[in-house]
Amino acid sequence: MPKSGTIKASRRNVLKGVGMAAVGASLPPAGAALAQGTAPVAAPKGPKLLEMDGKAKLAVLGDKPLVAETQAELMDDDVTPIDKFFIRNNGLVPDAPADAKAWKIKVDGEVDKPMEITLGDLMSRFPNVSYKMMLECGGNGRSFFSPEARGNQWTNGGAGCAEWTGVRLADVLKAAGVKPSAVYTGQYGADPHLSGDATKPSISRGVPIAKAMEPHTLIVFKMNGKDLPLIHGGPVRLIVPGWAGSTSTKWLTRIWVRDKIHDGPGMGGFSYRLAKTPIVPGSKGDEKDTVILEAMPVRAVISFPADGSRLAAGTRKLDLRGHAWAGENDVKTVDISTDYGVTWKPAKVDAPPNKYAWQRFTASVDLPSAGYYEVWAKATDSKGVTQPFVAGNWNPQGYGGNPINRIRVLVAS
Ligand SMILES: Nc1nc2c(c(=O)[nH]1)N[C@H]1C(S)=C(S)[C@@H](COP(=O)(O)O)O[C@H]1N2
Ligand SMILES: [Mo]
Repeated sequence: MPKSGTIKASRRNVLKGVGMAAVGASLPPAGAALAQGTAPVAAPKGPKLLEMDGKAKLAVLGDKPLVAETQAELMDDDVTPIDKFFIRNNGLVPDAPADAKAWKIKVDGEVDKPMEITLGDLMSRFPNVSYKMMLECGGNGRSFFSPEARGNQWTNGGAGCAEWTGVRLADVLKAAGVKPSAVYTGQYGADPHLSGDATKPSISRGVPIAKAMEPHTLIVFKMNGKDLPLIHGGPVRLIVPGWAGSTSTKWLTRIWVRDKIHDGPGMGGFSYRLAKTPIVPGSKGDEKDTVILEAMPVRAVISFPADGSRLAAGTRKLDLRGHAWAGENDVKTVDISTDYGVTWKPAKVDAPPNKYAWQRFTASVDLPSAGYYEVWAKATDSKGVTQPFVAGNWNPQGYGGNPINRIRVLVAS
């Protein structure tokens, strides 16, 4: 059933001074609005906007725990500024330590030399490296599922590309001496459970040893050249690029090297799992017939113009741009359609500055008349895997939703 809505006032200012303004009440808000079919169906209300020092007015998806996504038009920078970077907490935010360098990380389990190392020692003992890398929530795109899947209703904004500085997890694990019996990491952070019970982890995920040993998997203490902010896991977190963001443990306190797949909170049930045998959308599913969500799928997001933009009368060409990324793969092509997918035109796609960074795409498309257009963007990765027209492979918690990105524009007459 179509729901109605009005465009958020916040969107209206985005394009001021560039000859465009948001369309107004005639088009409903962005996001899940365009999930199914071609009729713009809106979420009932525009999102609540984040009010937090040092952060932009991101779209709040949840208060407790705090979850906020980056609007598509804020995903336009080559490197996502800290203030525009999405936030996903599962528990409470821990207190900032008085002395960040004294923060301790334990490495134990299937290692020859279990160790406890301070952040200060970690920084000085191992080579420091910086990469521009994506962090993307495993649930990104969830709002595009129909019927609605359980969890935060992300559109495409549970993702950002920051420059992360840290040490390689592989170097630390090698120093501890990984035993042949090692299978998986079990990662813990200092954030108390929502209940306030500090002995109960809010989430504890892990990755196979091979992923942990990749040269881009980092223990990170700087974000865009600044000390890692508390809200993003400061003073120290993991970045496991290309994989579900939940594996990038914030406020890192312990890496427990396991002799089996880790079984902490967030590893069981339907959490971060896809249906192995395709299931009927909306059905209960079978926890036992699932596989762990690992790398994230290919996705393109148009960052300019904003969804719902009004283009000046006489506009017949639209220069658009955006970012595309593809989990562990590069993006090979991005194609643009202005006729609901009947015809496609290739965008220009820039090479990433390093593996795991998002890639800029730009295109100039013709709009032959005044009136309403949808502009669609579809990325294809280096393995030839592209985006579906709708979110498929429905699963109870809504992972892997990556339908073609769609924005609406209105050319004034
Ligand atoms: N300790 C801890 N680490 C965590 C989380 C958390 O709640 N606690 N959330 C995870 C999830 S689900 C995501 S998507 C990313 C979000 O990182 P950000 O808030 O810096 O964007 O952190 C991950 N690491
Ligand atoms: Mo996430």
